[in-house]
Amino acid sequence: SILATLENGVLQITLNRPDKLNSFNEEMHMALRAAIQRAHDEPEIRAVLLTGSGRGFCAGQDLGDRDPRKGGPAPDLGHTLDTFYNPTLRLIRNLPKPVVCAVNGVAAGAGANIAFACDIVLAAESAKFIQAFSKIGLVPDAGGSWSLPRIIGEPRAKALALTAEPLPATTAADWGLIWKALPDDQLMTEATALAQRLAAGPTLGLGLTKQLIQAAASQSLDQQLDMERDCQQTAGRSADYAEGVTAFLEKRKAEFTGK
Ligand code: LHQ
Repeated sequence: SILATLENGVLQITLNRPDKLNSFNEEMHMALRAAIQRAHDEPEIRAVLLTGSGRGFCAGQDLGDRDPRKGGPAPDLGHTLDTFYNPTLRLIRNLPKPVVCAVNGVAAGAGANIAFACDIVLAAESAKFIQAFSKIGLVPDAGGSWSLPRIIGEPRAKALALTAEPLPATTAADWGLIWKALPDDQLMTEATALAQRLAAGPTLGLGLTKQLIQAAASQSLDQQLDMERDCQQTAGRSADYAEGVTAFLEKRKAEFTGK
């Protein structure tokens, strides 16, 4: 249900249930989680690129998995979130390495919100983001109720979530919800180049940068200044800092090792 390939320090994870627009069943959940865990564990992985196969990125939960017409007990969606979505969301946010998301087509429901949890989001111009939850009586999950108001503000977050209107990638870029919308045929070339550039970077410092920027949402300026001091202390002891300064002084390109 996913494809994972490691090249030039980039673990490319491709959601791979194209017939179902890469919607999540339990198998794909566990495979995605294992792949991101692998990115945590393996030092040679220095960036992740997440994308989808076929014409969609991810249509959220596989709704065929929970057909109410089949009867059975009332679904426990809280359990589904605790067991499947939330651990993956936390893993992406806590991974001390950059995660690039290449949204190749429609991203709906939890599929959209997983994209917004990634560090740099590129999307094909033809892609759309849909907070599909309200269409089926649910609330935004997979971190969307947290990320949307923070990124685009309450008015736009509420309108998207209450109406489930599709948001074109170009508007998402104009609103700062994603980094860039790109012509469809350039998406994967650019996303791969970006992920490889990040993978060749000072990984330790990039990981600390990610943590710092994420911490800002819940910290005061004083706390943030203290955290910057601590992170800079750590970054300043890295081999990559020594290499970065040496390369600058020698007027050459730095060769970072990620340490
Ligand atoms: C699908 C799906 C899908 C199964 C397309 N499931 N087959 C968390 C906790 C627990 C439970 C519930 O949910 C959650 C979080 C969530 O993510 S809730 C939101 C779930 N997602 C949705 O409500 C989106 C449902 N999909 C759609 O609205 C449309 O498919 C979109 C707008 C994404 C794309 O529309 P189209 O481009 O017109 O494609 P399509 O609808 O024709 O879909 C293509 C195929 O993919 C089709 O199958 P078929 O056999 O007819 O070719 C769809 O049935 C299948 N598919 N999404 N979520």
